[in-house]
Parts: sequence; C-alpha cells; structure tokens
Amino acid sequence: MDVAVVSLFPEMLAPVAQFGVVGRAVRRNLARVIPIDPRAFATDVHGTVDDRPYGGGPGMVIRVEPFATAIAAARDQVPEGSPVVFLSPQGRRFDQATARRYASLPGLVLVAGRYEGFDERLIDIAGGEEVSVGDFVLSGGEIAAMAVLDATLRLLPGVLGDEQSAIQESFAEGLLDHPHYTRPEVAHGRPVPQVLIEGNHEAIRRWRRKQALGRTSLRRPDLLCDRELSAEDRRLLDEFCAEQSTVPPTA
Ligand code: 9D3
Repeated sequence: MDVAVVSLFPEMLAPVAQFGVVGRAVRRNLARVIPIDPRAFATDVHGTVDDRPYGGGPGMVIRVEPFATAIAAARDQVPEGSPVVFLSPQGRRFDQATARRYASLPGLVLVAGRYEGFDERLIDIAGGEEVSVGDFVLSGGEIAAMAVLDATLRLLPGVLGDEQSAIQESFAEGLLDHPHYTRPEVAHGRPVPQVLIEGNHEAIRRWRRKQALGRTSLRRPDLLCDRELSAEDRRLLDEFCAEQSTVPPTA
C-alpha cells in the first residue's frame, strides 16, 4: 500500500515510518509512506500557505494554492483512484471499520492541516472525505494522520504475525479488553486474581469475558448500546454488577 501524506511538517512522519509496526511494514516493502511538503509547491518567494479568513475572525486559513498542487502531486505518487482523506476536526470519526476499509485499498492520500483549517474549496476540488480522530483539540492534522497511518498499516497482510492478527480479529469485536497480569504473583501487596492462577481454562474464559463486559459497561456504555447480548453475556454482566456492589476479597 502507498500512502502519501501532505503536510507542512513532513519531518514529523519520519519516526512513525521508521519505528515499530509501521517501520516494519515499510522495511518489508508492504507499504510506502511518501511525505509531500506543500511549501515546495509555493510559487511566491515567501512560500505562503495561509491567509486571513474571508468574513473576518481569528486565525488563518490554508489557501487553495499551493495545497491543491501538492495534493495533485501526492495523487501522482499513489495508485489511480486512491481516495484523498483530509484530517479535520469537522470530519467523521475515524474508527476500526474505517481502518479496515483503508487497509483494503492500494493507496491513500492523507492531508494534514494547520491553523484554523482548509479553504473549503480545497476539500471540494480534491473530492475527499474528512476524518477526525476524536473530540479533542490537536494543533494540527499530523498526529491524527499518524494515528490513521498506524491503525491502517498494521492491518496489512504480513505486517503482524499470524498469531497477532488472530488475536486482533477476536478483540476487534467491540468490547474493551479484560485486565492482564504477569509475574510476580503479588506486586505492591496486590495479588493476581486467583482464577488466573488455578488454570481452569473455562473459568478463565468466563472471568475474562465478565471483566470485558463489565468494564465496557462502566467505561464505554455506548459500545453496548446497539448490541444484543447473548444469554451468557447477560448473566456475566449481571454477575459483574453484583460483584461491584459487594466487598471484593482482600480489598
Ligand atoms: C475554534 C474551532 N477549532 C475547531 C474545532 C479550531 C481548530 C482546532 C484544531 C482548528 C484546527 C485544529 C487542528 N486539528 C486538526 O487538524 C485535527 C484534529 C483535531 O484537532 N482533533 C481530532 N482529530 C483531528 S484530525 C485533524
């Protein structure tokens, strides 16, 4: 997969493209990350990319040129028909389903903004979609682009081991993860839950499922809202809730 990233701070991408899972994808030639600097396409001597907003107000707006030229150059670097994605606080929320959709494509152009945002005509011209990574304020689109890049490229076949991808499959099913423990058996006076030590695999599976359902219900009730629970899940969640209001052993 080829991903061109249009950004005024192309150097910000280097660490993501070099290290970790994305770095491995790039080194294995499973992906290319191509930075495109719009300033390189500026026609005036100052390399101006922003200007004051029509209608007044604070901040600056990204001009149509040179970004339009930079996006065209980015499109030339990726397979024909690759979508253009603007990172923007006004976008649809990026999620795992979107990551899967992007990972199924041969290419993608990510456009990171700065200042107050893009001149709307830039989005119209490129015919792109806008995505946000969450309801918080970043200083620009670069970190959002890196999140999209990471979430997408790790899904490419061969990037993670078979084992890892199997684990990922089962987890990407819309519940929060259960708690994890490793040695020692007691840390800072806190023991590992006994069920995990006893080695009854069916009991462990039920305990983990109960914890996953319970945490999801406490921390992310939105994830359970439009979801039909199986009879077992219903019972496990009821048990979790009952245990919440009782004093746990060795509290
Ligand atoms: C005053 C209104 N703000 C919009 C909500 C101004 C503003 C805030 C942050 C304008 C641009 C930005 C820069 N943010 C991004 O480019 C961005 C972003 C984000 O801030 N949060 C979550 N996802 C994203 S994707 C791009």
